[in-house]
Amino acid sequence: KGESGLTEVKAVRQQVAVLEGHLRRLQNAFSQYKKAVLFPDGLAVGEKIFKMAGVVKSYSDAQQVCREARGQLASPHSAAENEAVTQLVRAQNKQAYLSMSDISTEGRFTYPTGESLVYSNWASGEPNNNNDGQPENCVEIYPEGKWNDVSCSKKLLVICEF
Ligand code: 289
Ligand code: CA
Repeated sequence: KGESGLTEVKAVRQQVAVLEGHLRRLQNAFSQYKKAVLFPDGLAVGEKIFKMAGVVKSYSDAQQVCREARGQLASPHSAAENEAVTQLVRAQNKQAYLSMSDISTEGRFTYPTGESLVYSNWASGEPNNNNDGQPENCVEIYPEGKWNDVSCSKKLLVICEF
């Protein structure tokens, strides 16, 4: 390689060093933002963030709260995600809505996308659609992490996911 080739290698090395500096600063800023965003009522599981909204609403109002924040109601897809939602519920000692319902087809609970559940944590005997005449088409999560189908008009804590 000639002298001009060596100069070129040096220039590229310098550009890489500059980019490494940018990346380090972005990583630091991102970890600072994550801490601030999650404090005091948020939890991250993998790439998902759950956030307690601090309000108690009927199902359709709860959906609207999360939609307006560009998220959706909590939809735990695994035991780890369910445990994170449970921690937020336990901290408030109030049942919360999950996103899923069997509004479209009685007995078939789905996510808002229409897909069937890939994970569930029903309490023993649930879902039982049992509310003195009123159907139970929505899902609440108890502070122990178990699920119960309830009337969608029940006022429950709102937890959104992003
Ligand atoms: O909170 C609504 C009630 O109808 C609930 O009462 C009992 O806890 C059980 O029968 C639940 O299945 C039911 O959802
Ligand atoms: Ca029930």
